[in-house]
Amino acid sequence: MADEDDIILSELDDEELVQQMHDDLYDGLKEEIEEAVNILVERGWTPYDILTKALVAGMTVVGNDFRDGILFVPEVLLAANAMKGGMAILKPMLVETGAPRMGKMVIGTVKGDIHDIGKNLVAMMMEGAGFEVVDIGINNPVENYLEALEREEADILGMSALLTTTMPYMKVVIDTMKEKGIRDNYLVLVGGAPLNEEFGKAIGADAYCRDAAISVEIAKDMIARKHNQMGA
Ligand code: B12
Repeated sequence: MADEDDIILSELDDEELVQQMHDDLYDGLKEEIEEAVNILVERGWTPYDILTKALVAGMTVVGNDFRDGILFVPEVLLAANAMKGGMAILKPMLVETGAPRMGKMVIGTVKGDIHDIGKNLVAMMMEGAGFEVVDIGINNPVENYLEALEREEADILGMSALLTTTMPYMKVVIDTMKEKGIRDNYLVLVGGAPLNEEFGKAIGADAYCRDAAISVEIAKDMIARKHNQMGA
């Protein structure tokens, strides 16, 4: 035990440090995660690599053990909290790119669902790529989305769902937009671990995005195409 307490993060090489971060995330050690993120930043790692290789990869291990009944909600909450500590350090670096404004996105997790880590990551990466992002949080009924889209004069709607029981709610939102005749005013992007391409198509979204990096690529591409169409 004493040995474990004695680990000095800054003395580990990159590979050992990332491995240690996976362990620390698993154990919900927020301060250690924050320290390690700062060390990797100092060593010249890009914020994106730190996010994906250290934090998201570590969270995958947590996810697998949660699925297999080895970890339970309290432990996963601690892990999520530690992950958020690391993400908070990276956020200004991801956002501070000085990229030109690309468009505005309203993003939120659907009704009945309180998972927000993936959504927050997408929001950060989109901001970093020059999009303006309005995050309406978790557990959103259709009214929240519609109200925010109108108020913010947004170009893109992003919906997140992590549960098989909440993902069908995305269709409720899209169908309501159709009923109101506003569906085509927005690009609708959907994401979350249980979704796939087919599901995205079936509910009438413009795209399903597997991860935050792909979300940025797809959004950029679609906004550019929309502008070109309008110009033609
Ligand atoms: C952390 C976590 C929790 C935390 C959430 C903390 C928080 N603040 O978010 C807590 C402990 C609260 C929790 C609770 C529950 N959870 Co949970 N949770 C997870 C876990 C381990 C990780 C999710 C995560 O953050 N992943 C990391 C992020 C970065 O990945 P991501 O969310 O997939 O996001 C990426 C992409 O999907 C995409 N993306 C995501 N959203 C969006 C949105 C847009 C617009 C775009 C473009 C892209 C995009 O980009 C993201 C970044 O790359 C997953 C396991 C897993 N494998 O997903 C289970 C998991 C999702 N949970 C699960 C369950 C069952 C629950 C509970 C019902 C447990 C319970 N019995 O109470 C509750 C539900 C509470 C509720 N009503 O929502 C199941 C769902 C199973 C299912 N088939 O529906 C999973 C899959 C675990 C499992 N294998 O059993 N959970």
